[in-house]
Amino acid sequence: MTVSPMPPARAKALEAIRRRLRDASSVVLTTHVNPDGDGIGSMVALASRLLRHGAEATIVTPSRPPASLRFLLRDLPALVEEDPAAADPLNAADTIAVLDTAEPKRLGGLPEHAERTGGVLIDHHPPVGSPLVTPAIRDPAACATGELVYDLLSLDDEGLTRAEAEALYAAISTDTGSFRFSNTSPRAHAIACVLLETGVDTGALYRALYGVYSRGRLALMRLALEGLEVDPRAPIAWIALDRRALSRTGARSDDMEGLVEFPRRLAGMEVGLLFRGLARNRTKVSLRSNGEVDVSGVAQLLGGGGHAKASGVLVELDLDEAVRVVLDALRPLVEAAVASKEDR
Ligand SMILES: [Mn+2]
Repeated sequence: MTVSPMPPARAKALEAIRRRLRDASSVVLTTHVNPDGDGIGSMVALASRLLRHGAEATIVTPSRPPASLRFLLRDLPALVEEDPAAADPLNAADTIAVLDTAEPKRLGGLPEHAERTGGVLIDHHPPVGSPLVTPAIRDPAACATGELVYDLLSLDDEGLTRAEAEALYAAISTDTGSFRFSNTSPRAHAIACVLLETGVDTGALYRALYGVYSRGRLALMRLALEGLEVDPRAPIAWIALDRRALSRTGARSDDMEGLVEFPRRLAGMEVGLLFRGLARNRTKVSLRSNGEVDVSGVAQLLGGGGHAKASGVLVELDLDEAVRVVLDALRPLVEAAVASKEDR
């Protein structure tokens, strides 16, 4: 299997990153708060390659990786920023590698270190402003940061280890929704094919990534489904969970991941929402569109951000108030989208 060549601009940017990393002797790799499979898989593959090349490589994340993804870290040095032991690698680092985000505010205290040491940035979100460090690549044509790390490692002209292949497969699989979302490009499949050829066990990886739920998570899902509501005026469904939801069910905050898919999946809905009461006057909102409505505008209006189909915002409102404000902002957009769909 051969993977189609990467676009020339990407090859050029990754070559600059490769040169910068070749000169590094002590690298701290990081990703955004609430690390996901793409961030973790990308860090693991790159850290493994750096270690093989004789550099020091330590993973330091602004918050703890979810339990379901920790197996990917294997025996790599991996710490959380608040861990006192993280001070040593951070102070010793001559390079910070930032993966899967370009937003300084999602990196905890890491931007401070990156400004001191310089480093590299590899991300697939649409670029906003100037990058935190250069050389940088912010290439939204890539399905995942894992695709960019695959391309970077392929410049070395040496094979991937099975652990590297597994990490990259996990990265691409999680960010493409197991090869189901619309970012699942032919290239995503071609890279996956190459990764499988190195011996990745997809069945075992699938079960580790998606196949095991704790009792707390199932209890949270039940609570969420019991509370699913549909707007009587527009095809919008939502789940609102108050700040006691986790303690009542024994779930962890990363068990919230994916709950927004339930309202989005309800037949006939254009938009699905998840509201999480975090504290009095603090509610986190996830917005998902099935394609007709661009939800990023409403998220931005309220101070958040994201993509047309997936956005988020933290609002300084109580849970009930947040539901009302977001629905009021969304309804006209959804009604307009429904009307234009009927005209087609
Ligand atoms: Mn990603």
